[in-house]
Amino acid sequence: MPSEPPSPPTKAPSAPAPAREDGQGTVLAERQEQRVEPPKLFQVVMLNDDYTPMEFVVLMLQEYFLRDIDTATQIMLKIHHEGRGVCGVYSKDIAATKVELVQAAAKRAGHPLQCIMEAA
Ligand code: TYC
Repeated sequence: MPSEPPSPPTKAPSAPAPAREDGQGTVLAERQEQRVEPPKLFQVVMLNDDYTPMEFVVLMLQEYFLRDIDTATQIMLKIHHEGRGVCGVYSKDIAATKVELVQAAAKRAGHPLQCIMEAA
């Protein structure tokens, strides 16, 4: 079956510039300043519990937060001693995905490890 040709990339629609008449019949387009807010950031926080093995937490920090083994161990120990610790700071979608990935891995392994996200 012949496949459709790929469609050309679409341009994001831009707001039309407001038009103004200059009194001589000429219509002038005014430029409007467009402000783009920087994306809000969210930190992924891991919570301590009494059952998840330390090695598993270190593995999660290496696998999903790209921490080297020394940093992962430091973060894990901070969580163990203080009750919680920041694994990383991300845009909203990335943070939510990381929380889901960690929760799913913990569930598969049968550990009660909890991970949350909160505004940074
Ligand atoms: N407190 C756990 C233990 O002693 C280790 C642990 C560390 C668990 C960090 C969860 O997010 C956590 N096995």
